[in-house]
Parts: sequence; structure tokens; C-alpha cells
Amino acid sequence: MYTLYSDQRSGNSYKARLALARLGIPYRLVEINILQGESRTPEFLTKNPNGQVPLLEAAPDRYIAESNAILWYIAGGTTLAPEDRIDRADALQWMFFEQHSLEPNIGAAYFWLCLIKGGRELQSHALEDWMENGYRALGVMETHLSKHDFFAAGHFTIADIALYAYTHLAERCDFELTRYPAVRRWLQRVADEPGYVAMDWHPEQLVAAR
Ligand SMILES: N[C@@H](CCC(=O)N[C@@H](CS)C(=O)NCC(=O)O)C(=O)O
Repeated sequence: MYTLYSDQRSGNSYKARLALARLGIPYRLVEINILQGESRTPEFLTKNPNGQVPLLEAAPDRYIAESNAILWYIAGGTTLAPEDRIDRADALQWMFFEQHSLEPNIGAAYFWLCLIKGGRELQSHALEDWMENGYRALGVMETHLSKHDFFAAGHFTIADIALYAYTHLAERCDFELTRYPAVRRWLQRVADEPGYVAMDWHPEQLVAAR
């Protein structure tokens, strides 16, 4: 059985939880409190030297870091991970876009505005850039979604899961989505997918961090 090291409040960790739930894959969840440095302990660093969650123990002592790599591993061989060459490249394109254009802006705004007390004041110099670049990314998504129901392969894939995680948190951290009707319709489509779980959901198999 897989073990997922995850922080319940982390959008990147939520991607893995959402894919595992959607595919009905049982797993053990180890809750790591990143705000208390639990991803930076010597023991955790032996598992992921980069000191971050999510982290999947795919087999004994075989660890996979990086949320989007975890998605490819979990979903391999299912319709969520397109095999057709061009569809796979499309999915990858959107997943790289997510890491470079969406997550560093909406993810950063979510972290500092929603999770860190006094974060708005501490990061006031950065907030304007995050908002500008986050809106730019939402605009790119809006253009695509005004012509397509999903991001790649013409159906729901891990590219949608990757982009959903932080887009669905955008309104919690100052982003206004009224100007993005296609993005809002897509958010609803993802939430209507079978097996969907919300960010605060966790599986029965919860084990204490070691
Ligand atoms: N590119 C990585 C980013 C992972 C990441 O930023 N993880 C954050 C939580 S969302 C974390 O573990 N932060 C704790 C730390 O850096 O100490 C991914 O997609 O998994």
C-alpha cells in the first residue's frame, strides 16, 4: 500500500489525495505539519532531500517527490494519464505551466494570506506581482477553457487535477473569478467528477508522523 506524506492545507498535497480518491486507491496518510518544520527534520530529509510535501512512498524505500510526478505515477495506465503522444505532451505542457505560472503566484498568495498570521503585511512587497501574474495565468486558462471542457486529451486528466488544486483556492486569497466564467464552469466540472473529494477530506488510514 502507498504511503503519502502530506499537509492537509497544501494544494500540492491535495493533488495526490484527489487523484488517489478518484482512482479508488487505498493508501496510508502521514500528516506532516510544514509550518512546524516537520518536512525539514533529518528523518524526513532522508526521504526527500528537498524537504517538501507531497511525498509518495510508492514501494518500500522508493520515494517520489514533486506533486506532478506523483500524479503521473499514480495515474499511470489509467485514462487520467494520456498515453497518446500528443495528448501526453499537452498534459505535460499544462502541468509545467501550472508549476511555473500558476502555483508560484496563486500558491504563494494562498500560503501567505491564508496560512501565515500577519503574512499579508510580511509579503506586501510581493503581493502585487503575485496578483498580476496569477491573473495572467488565469487569463491563459480562460482562453483555453472557453473552447475546451478540459485541458488535455478532450477529457478529465491529471492536468486538470494539477491546475485545479490552486485555482480552486484563488478566491480565498484575494483573486476575483467573475471575469473568468469558463474557469468557473471548469471548476464545477472537476468538482462534479466521480470520486471527487474536497481538500479537507482524508482517508481512514491516517498514521502519526514518525
Ligand atoms: N514543486 C513542488 C512544490 C512542493 C511544495 O512547495 N511543498 C510545500 C507545501 S505546498 C512544502 O512542503 N513546504 C514546506 C517547506 O518547503 O519547508 C511540488 O509540486 O510538489
